[in-house]
Amino acid sequence: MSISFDQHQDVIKLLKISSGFTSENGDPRFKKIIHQLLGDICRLVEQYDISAEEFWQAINYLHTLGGRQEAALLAAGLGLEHFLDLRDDQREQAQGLTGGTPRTIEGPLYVANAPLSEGFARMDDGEDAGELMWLQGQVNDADGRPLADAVVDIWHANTLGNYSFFDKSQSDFNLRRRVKTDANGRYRVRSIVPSGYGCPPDGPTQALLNRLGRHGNRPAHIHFFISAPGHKHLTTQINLNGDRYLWDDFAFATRDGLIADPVKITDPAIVAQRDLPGAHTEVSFNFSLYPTTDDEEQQRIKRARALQD
Ligand code: MBD
Ligand code: FE
Repeated sequence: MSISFDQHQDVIKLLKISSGFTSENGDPRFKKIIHQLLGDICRLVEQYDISAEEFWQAINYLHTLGGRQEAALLAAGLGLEHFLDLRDDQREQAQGLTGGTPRTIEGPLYVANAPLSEGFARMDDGEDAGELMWLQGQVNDADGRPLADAVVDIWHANTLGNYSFFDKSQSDFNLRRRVKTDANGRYRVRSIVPSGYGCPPDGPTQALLNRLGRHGNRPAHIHFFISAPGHKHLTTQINLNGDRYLWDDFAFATRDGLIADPVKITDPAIVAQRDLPGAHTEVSFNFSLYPTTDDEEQQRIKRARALQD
């Protein structure tokens, strides 16, 4: 005969004390959140008859996850980061905001303070042979008017799917640049075509995904933060059409409206005009920002991020 969890007076009392309900100090909202979380964990242990050995395996998993700095990677892989986007979308819809460039997750691999230039940047250091990429577009306001001096902060992987800073074999800020849009709201970038990302195969995120029967791959993509005074900060990515993982992204970042078609350019006149060494892949993408007077909305959300310099 089993008594349901809720009926154990000693468990109820335990969780009230451990969540600080019997203390006058502390943060009331936080106490409630921890109380619910602990209760949910206890109910899971009961419902799935989780053994002490399994429990300590889970605790050790958290140690490994933190030690490998993969907590943010797991949050992306479990769809929780995308869930936050869905909530933000809903809020925007309720405010009647439609037609702007869709947001999508930041992911765990941004590094602040990339070199800043006006109108144009070369993003690659020339070490990765790769396929030459010309990335270009325009930042517009909600009425389609170009926004000059918007900051386009771009980061992407190399041909092995690795990001500088996290991959110490790459030079500082390789494939990371900030470009200010010109008078016509335009940005232009010379880089190399990125490859898709795969979770570290020996890491705790991939280990969890394996037990879910899931892969840990992302399609080839390019990340953007777009900001301009008087406009809502935009965190987004574009995915390159044709990638086998385009609609099978382990981090759920692909969205309608965020797919770019790579175009092969061989015309010598265009090559010369762009001052490129030869044939290349052109990726064009325009952004549309919502207006705001709220200072907070003009900034990217606060979270711990890698800092270089
Ligand atoms: C990435 O490059 C990425 O963008 C996300 C969201 C997760 C892991 C690696
Ligand atoms: Fe990425």
